[in-house]
Amino acid sequence: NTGQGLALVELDEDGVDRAFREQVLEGLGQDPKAIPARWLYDDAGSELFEAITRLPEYYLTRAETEILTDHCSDFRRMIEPGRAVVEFGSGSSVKTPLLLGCIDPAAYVPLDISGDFLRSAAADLAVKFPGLPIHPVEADFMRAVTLPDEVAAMPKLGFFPGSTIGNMVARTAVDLLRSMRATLGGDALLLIGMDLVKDIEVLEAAYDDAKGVTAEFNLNLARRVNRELGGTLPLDKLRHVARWNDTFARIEMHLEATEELTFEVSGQPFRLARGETIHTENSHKFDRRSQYTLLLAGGWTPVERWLDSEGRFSLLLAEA
Ligand code: AVJ
Repeated sequence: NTGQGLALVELDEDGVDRAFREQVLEGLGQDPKAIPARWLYDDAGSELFEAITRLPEYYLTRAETEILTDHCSDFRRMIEPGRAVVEFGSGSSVKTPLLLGCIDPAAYVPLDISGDFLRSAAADLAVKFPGLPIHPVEADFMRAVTLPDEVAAMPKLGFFPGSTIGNMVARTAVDLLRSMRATLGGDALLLIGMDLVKDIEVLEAAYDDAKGVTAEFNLNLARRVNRELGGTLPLDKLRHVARWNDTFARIEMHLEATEELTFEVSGQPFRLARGETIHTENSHKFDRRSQYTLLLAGGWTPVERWLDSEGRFSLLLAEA
């Protein structure tokens, strides 16, 4: 399924994303309540995330960019020329040119569920790398994707920066790694960013910054539910919470009711007790062994691992 010509987003009779309505209603009906993190990224949410990446507390983006900059010669040595670079969830990445400039690729294939993001990312890249064939593919990368014919015969390098894998519970992460392997083929390499376990205070600050940008990012989900699904969530009675879950080694984001609340979504009534939360995101953190276990379970053998100078973030190279 290349996604080409298919409706990746299905709208219902009210022009609302069908999956959004279904998943919000299902998630609010569960105990504990949860809404999948993917819905944080509407236009406003994507802009707020861009602002997060520039916050002093949010070290992830800077640390990963440092690794990409400092280890260019390693990448050039370990990743031979002529590979097609397939980026999963290309978004509006500034990291891609750093990699492409190092390794002399034969083609670049950005994959994203958002056609708008794809086209602007492809246009930016075309200016920076005039001779490089670019083949954008609009697709849901959680499933195996058929790549364009032009790159079929080339060996692939998968690129999955940003610790996006950390948003998934282990079972989902393993499913994704296995479908990446199916997409990329048996001679592929994978370059993947993963955030590391560290002091709880540092982690919690990264997800609850002093300026309140992350709080806005989280509350934007409630705003989106109200706007798109006829919701009545009172934003002034929901509090952003970022807390470390040590059992699962992850930062969780929640929206916590500061008093007992009743509200509606799509005409259905819901109740939150005082202190009860809606769980909105997981951000798993790893150590070397948990990274290797995850990669191996997903069908990838670790080859090399780089950290930034402060040991906060890691980039791993693995082979199929
Ligand atoms: C884009 C998923 C990597 O988990 O660090 C940032 C999202 N959430 N602040 C992350 C996010 C709150 C981010 N990822």
